[in-house]
Amino acid sequence: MPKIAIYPGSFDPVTNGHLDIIHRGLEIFDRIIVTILCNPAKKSLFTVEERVEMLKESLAGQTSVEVDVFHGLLVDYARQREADAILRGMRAVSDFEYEFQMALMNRKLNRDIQTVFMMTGLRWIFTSSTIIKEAAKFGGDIEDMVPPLVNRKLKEKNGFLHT
Ligand code: COD
Repeated sequence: MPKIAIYPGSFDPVTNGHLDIIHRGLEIFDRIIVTILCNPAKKSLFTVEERVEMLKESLAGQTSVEVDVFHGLLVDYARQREADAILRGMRAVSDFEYEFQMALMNRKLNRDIQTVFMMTGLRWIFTSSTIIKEAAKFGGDIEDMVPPLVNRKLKEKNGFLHT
């Protein structure tokens, strides 16, 4: 049976740190479903459609990766997609508490699904969607931290590039 992992997140927007986790995850899993939480109550810079587009373009040619959107509980989605594991990335101790709580809650809700953590690639240890958005807002150079389309879209959103 192929081993399937769900890699869930906000991906607002996708960064090279996320992509590194996906590429390394493919060394363990046969298929990865990258799925974006659609939560209208959560304020995001990019729409779900924009986030799907950026992920799809960044993962073009990766036949073992699917990009999807989910609503509601992650474990329900994982069950519906017959996933074996939830893949998560970990950067620093500061990520630990939230990830620990979420993994335990997900396990309480569905005992059949395991959470697998991968440590960040050293190069991406301080990369986060939040810090990238903050830097890009004031014209900071974040080109080497995000895929080219994301860099372009951030410039557009922040008025540094006119289409
Ligand atoms: N290096 C390595 N990993 C990274 C990096 C980096 N530079 N940057 C981010 N990551 C990892 C994050 O640690 C995370 O594991 C993943 O990439 C995605 O990150 P984000 O920030 O895009 O996504 P989150 O953490 O906001 O996603 C949260 C969910 C949407 C998964 C969560 O809120 C959820 O599952 N919600 C649905 C409701 C539910 O079921 N909740 C849980 C039980 S109550």
